[in-house]
Order: sequence, then C-alpha cells, then structure tokens
Amino acid sequence: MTLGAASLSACGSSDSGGDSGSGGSGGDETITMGFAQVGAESGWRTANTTSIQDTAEAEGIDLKFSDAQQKQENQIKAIRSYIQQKVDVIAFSPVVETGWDTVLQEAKRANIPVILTDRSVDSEDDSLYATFLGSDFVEEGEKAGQWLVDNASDMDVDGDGSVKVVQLEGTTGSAPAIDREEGFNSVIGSDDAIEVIASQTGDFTRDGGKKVMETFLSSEDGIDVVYAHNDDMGLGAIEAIKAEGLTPGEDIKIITVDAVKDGMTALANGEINFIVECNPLLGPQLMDLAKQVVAGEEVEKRVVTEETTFTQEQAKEALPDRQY
Ligand code: GYE
Repeated sequence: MTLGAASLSACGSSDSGGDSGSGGSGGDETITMGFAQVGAESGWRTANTTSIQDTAEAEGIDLKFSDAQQKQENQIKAIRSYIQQKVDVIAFSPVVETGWDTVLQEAKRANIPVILTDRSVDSEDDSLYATFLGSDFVEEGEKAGQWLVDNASDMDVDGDGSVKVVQLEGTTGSAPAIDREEGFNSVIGSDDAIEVIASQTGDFTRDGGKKVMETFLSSEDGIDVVYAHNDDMGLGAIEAIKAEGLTPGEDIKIITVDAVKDGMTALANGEINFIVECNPLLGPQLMDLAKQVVAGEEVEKRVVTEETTFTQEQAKEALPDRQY
C-alpha cells in the first residue's frame, strides 16, 4: 500500500517534465496515455476499443494505442515502448494473468503509473499498478451457473435425467476464462444432475467457438447445454449446431457472457437462451481514473463495473437501445 502511494506521487513529478509543467492540477496540461490492447478478437473487444478511443478524444487525452493480436510478447513490447516515450500513464488489458512483474517493475522504476483495464494480473505485488478497473468475472460465471441451476429441468433436453454441459473456454490463462469457469463450477456443484462433460478453449473468437463445437458434436453424446465464455464463441457454436441439422436454443441450449449486439440479437431470436452482461464501455471511467492518477490523487485499488443479465424477453426489450 505504501509503495503504491509512493509510485503515485512520484508520477506527479514525472508529469512536471511535460509541456506546461503546471503540476497535475488538471488544468490545460495534456495527458499522454499509452494503451496496450489485447487484440480485436470479439465484438466485446471492438466496443471496448471504440469506447477508449472516443473517450480519449472527447477528453483531450493524447492516446497512443496498440493492438497485441492476443500475444503477451506484443503487449510487453508496447508497454516498453510507452515507457521509452515517457507517457504520463500506461493502461492495458493483460491477455493472460501471469508474467507481468518484470515489465511492470520497469514502469514503476520510470515512475509511470499503470492502470489495469478489463483484465487483471496475478501478482504478489499490488504496488505494481495504481488500480484495476473491470468486471467481476467470477460473479459473471456464478450468474451463468445460477440461471442453469434455476432452469435445470428445462435444460435436460433429451430427458435422460442429467444436464450435460460442454464449455467453450476463453483464452487459456486469461482472467475471464479462469474466473468464469470457477464461478460457474462453484454454483453448478450444488446440483448433482448438472455435469460438464467436455471443456476446451475457443480463444474468445467466433471461429474458435465453431471449430471446438464441431469437435464436441462429433465426440460427445447427448449434449444439452453449451456454456460459452463469450458471445462470439456462442455464435460460432450456433453455426456448428445448425450445420448438424439441429436447432440452437432448442435442441441444444446456449448460455454466454458479454451481451454485445450480435449476441443479444441471437438471444432475442431464440438461438441463445441466456446472456450474462459484461460491460465493455470502460472509456469514461478509465479516463477519469487516468486524470486522478496523473494528478497524484488516491484512487480505489479496485473499481468494479456494474452489470446485469438478460433472458430472451429482456433481450427483445433492450435491443433497440443497445449501443454496441
Ligand atoms: O468477455 C471477451 C473478450 O476480457 C471481458 O475478452 C473481456 C473478454 C470478453 O474477448 O469477449
């Protein structure tokens, strides 16, 4: 904690090396942010990127943006280049949870504060970042599991007394894949009839979801439910299910996470059965936090975004006003 405060105030002094040197009062001094994005793997990510870019522009923040194509080494390279360029603040969404300490120590030594956005890191040393802004992925997994438990009798499509689930995991080692699985399992454990019979990564992409689902359909008998860690993989699974001559949402039930427009449309059309929302519009909160951190103000170490869930009926109501 003390270390965190030290790195925040030290950042104020690096800021005074900037153009006006007015000392972080939030006056007319332009803040430069380096943002290392995960990639462009999903509809969620696209909406997240747009939110960050649009808000930076609206707030007059000079944004340096890079897309790591889902590779940790690319993100590390981008962060190192932001350190070299002496940006005022670095923000990034770590593709996987582990392996960040070295580069984060480099940022800390350079007195550049870091804001974790959307995904967190698994590190013993929480002085390596100023704050983490993002969803509670464990809770999202629990919400998905709870809906399945509450609707278990309708989910046993073949009526054999057991609910057989296949899971499409997000990127291996990523916070949302780890936490959404954990949250889901912790809740379905309360119902002996529910069983995860197969689980594999689809890397959060539509194509990945489709390919893994094709494999499941040929290797597993009696699949009742797909639990996909995001909408895109669920949408890919829908294609695979249709190609088998089956009806998604009826012959095989589908639960996903995100609630982006394509997912919500499939939910409203009856092809998906339930979606847990994960809000990608982090730009406004991120830019607020960046201003505070650069000004040397104390911020909460953890800022959780607020989210809901959607049934098919609720998706029909929400769709017309959906921004992404
Ligand atoms: O759910 C998925 C994206 O980290 C919350 O990443 C994000 C996840 C999101 O690829 O669609």
